[in-house]
Amino acid sequence: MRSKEDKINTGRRNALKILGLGSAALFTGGLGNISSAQTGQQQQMNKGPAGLPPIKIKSVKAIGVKSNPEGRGSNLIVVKVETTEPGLYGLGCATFTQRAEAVVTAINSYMADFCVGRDADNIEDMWQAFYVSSYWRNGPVLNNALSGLDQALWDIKGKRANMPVYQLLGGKCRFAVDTYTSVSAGTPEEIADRVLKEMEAGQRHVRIQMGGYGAVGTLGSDPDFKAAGFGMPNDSYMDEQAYLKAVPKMFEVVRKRCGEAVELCHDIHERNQPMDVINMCRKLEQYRPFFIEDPLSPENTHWWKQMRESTIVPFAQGELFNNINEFLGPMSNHYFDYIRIHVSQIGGITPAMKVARLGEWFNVRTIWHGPGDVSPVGHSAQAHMDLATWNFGLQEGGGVFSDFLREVFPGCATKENGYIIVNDKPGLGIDINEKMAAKYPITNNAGNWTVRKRDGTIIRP
Ligand code: GCO
Ligand code: MG
Repeated sequence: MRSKEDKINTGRRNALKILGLGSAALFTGGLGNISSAQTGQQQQMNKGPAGLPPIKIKSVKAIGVKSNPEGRGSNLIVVKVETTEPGLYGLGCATFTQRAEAVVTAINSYMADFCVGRDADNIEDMWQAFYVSSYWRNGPVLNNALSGLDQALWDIKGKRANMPVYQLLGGKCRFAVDTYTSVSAGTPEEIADRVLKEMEAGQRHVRIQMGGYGAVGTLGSDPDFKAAGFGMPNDSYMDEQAYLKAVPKMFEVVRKRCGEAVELCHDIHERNQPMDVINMCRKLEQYRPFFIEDPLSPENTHWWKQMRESTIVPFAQGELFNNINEFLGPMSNHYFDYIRIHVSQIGGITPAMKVARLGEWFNVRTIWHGPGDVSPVGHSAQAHMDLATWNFGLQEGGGVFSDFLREVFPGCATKENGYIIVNDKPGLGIDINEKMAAKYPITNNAGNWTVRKRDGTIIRP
């Protein structure tokens, strides 16, 4: 005779079975249309955007090329993402010239494995997935690799949608992208001559530098540390006080010679003591600088409040930023006026557009970092963002490329009257000649970033 306990348990088991069946029915809308409901979701999952066939990532690789055929210049890194749709691929910039080979390893040894077989349409998901795939994150090497992937996926999505990427980002806020160029020379008079030439060429904004950053190589020679045999022979010397006196003089001469029609900018390049910078900026106020760049190193972010409250010059900051925690505070307190991130150093278009949108709420405008160590693919990506960003400020560089680079990267942006013009081809509108690139491989020449004070103390460049 089965015990009462027994009967209850059997009853419970039967009930659970029925429940199970019931809920399955619930999810699948009863036995009748189990298959169609599953199929619906499955079908949804198995369809690409707008009914396009779904595509997966077939391969990811790094392509390295020197920025000039003589083997000098920057180590440019581009990521090529190929898809399961024959002939459909995307390109993205992953250029970190000082550690290019490390980025290549991250791409070819880790990213390729990670990405193959994944859905190429889900850019945000792919970005978040790779971003945390190394557990430790936010570093220059992995962020650059991620940028290459990200920009390539936007390029692919534009090609699938048959639209330029700026259209996917919301369309044009302006007809073209205004720029600034940089001039440097040994004396203020020579610098003024070069500014006048830039104005004749249609530039409205010109950044003026006395020789190298911090006037290295122009002011100050035979430092004591060299006489003492300290450091390496090709270490650079920066005479801080000579630099701090020379910059106001440079602005005085250039403003007098070139007048008020040109906007003048200057890059401090994070090399001076914050209080010295405050005093120098106060002397520059009378020359109405358009922006003073990187007055503080990322290690001195805590000086921003005092810096902002001490002078009225507009500030542009950020090419060394890799991590949201470096710019969220200063931007939301609008301690600086322009955000100057090196887009591949934070991981590409996806995060950069978030930074741009964040800036809108605090009236911080964009001036993406655009020197020679951004590839033409990266320059195109930035120009597309610049077109689609309301709080755009200016763009550094872009549009002017050597014949060599135009041959390696067909579809480079162009420049007219100081404005960058991108073509209206789908995606980022730029391609790469892999055969030609292979003839000019990258090197591990990271450039000389050792700058010392008179006594040999290292200065953060
Ligand atoms: C700029 C920058 C560059 C950097 C270079 C580092 O404002 O353009 O300061 O010149 O020094 O990109 O590799
Ligand atoms: Mg700079």
